[in-house]
Amino acid sequence: MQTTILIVSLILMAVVGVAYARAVYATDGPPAGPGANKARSALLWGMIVFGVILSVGTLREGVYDVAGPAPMVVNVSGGQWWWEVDTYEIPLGQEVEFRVTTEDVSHGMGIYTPGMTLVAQVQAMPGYTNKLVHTFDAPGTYQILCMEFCGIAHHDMVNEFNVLEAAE
Ligand SMILES: [Cu+2]
Repeated sequence: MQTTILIVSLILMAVVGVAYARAVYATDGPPAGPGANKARSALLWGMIVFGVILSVGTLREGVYDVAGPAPMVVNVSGGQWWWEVDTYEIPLGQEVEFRVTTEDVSHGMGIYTPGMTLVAQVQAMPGYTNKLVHTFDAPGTYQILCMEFCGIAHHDMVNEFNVLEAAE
């Protein structure tokens, strides 16, 4: 969709450019008739109305239809020394938006695969809700670990959730 909009825009810009150049560099042509201003005025208003209709009719869809369906929202809250997650089952292939905050000091939310590979991370900050969008492409039990040293039991900040294949 974006590529189509770009190509159409470039073509229309070229048409306007050519018309402009022809008008500016024209050296001859018939003298303007008595109705010339009326015709120009009609053309101008016609273009304005056409432009408004085209913008309202297509621009909204062109801009906002790119992201597809809304992601699943998972709220995560950190604290000394725990992670609270409001969803423990996430469908495989589903785009997930983690909304991450903390109730005390700064923490780092790191998401690890069952094989303990880091796949995504975001800072958890007091007073802010940070968003992390991720799509899981393998099922299993994922762990949330704290990635910022936050006190004596920092290493105990562990929670987990399951990424499940769609039910058959
Ligand atoms: Cu922490």
